[in-house]
Amino acid sequence: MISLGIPGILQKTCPKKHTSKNKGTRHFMHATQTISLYQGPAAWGTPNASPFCTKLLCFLNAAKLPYEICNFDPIKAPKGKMPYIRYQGQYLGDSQLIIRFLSQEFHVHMDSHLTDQQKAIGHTCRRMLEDGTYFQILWSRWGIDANWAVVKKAYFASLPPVVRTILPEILRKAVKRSAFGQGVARHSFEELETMLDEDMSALSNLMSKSGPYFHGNQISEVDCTLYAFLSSLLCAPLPVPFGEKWKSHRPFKDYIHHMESTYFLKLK
Ligand SMILES: N[C@@H](CCC(=O)N[C@@H](CS)C(=O)NCC(=O)O)C(=O)O
Repeated sequence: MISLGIPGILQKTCPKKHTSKNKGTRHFMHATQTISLYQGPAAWGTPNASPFCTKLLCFLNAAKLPYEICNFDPIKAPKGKMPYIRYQGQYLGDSQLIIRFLSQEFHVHMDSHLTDQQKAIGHTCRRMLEDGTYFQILWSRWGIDANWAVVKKAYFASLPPVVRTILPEILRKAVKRSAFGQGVARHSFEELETMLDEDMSALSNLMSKSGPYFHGNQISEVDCTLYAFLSSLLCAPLPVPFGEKWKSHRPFKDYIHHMESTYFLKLK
């Protein structure tokens, strides 16, 4: 178990139907085609506490697919992680596998305008964020005591008092153990800041200068991951800030603003 988010089985059930009304593309509205998206709660003005859930939400909104939001249940989650979906009676886990599946099912071609090199760069950046930067962000939330106090409140505030006191510490122990196994917990905060700087500056250098998206004037899959991770990293109000200098980095600020105003109109 290793997680930025909170086990959603402990949250209230609040299914909400969503159908994107963004301009221009096809709208699929058959009842049997509604996708049930299982995820944890939103936090700090971002679409979700988990960047993987935000990534999938971004994809669904950008592709204008009909979906409803349901509470994460670790027992039903095919991979024990959030997000997962239920579609025509089948459960499917892992944000990227879900995107692959839905792209095929609904004929979404988000990367079709890209060159092979752009696709390769997008893929590499996505991998870096999801399999590298993710663990740095995770450790900044669960590993640093002062930040944990704020994170705990945001993730677990709605639980009944006794559970709220005991459960977060049990989960934190498990997350810390996993983070040690993964390796991120073996680095000092300064070392992690340096690694994060290298990731952020690579992204900043690779981002298009001639359009609001990573690859220019049209959204592609990497934007779903990039927006999810930048908002997760830069919008969390932690007492020991991680990646502080990137909060005022103009290209990232503009990027987040563009993605939110285009795909997440109801935020904040
Ligand atoms: N590769 C997965 C990663 C998902 C993931 O790590 N989700 C975290 C929340 S940010 C989770 O559910 N962790 C729970 C656990 O590890 O038990 C994806 O893309 O969906």
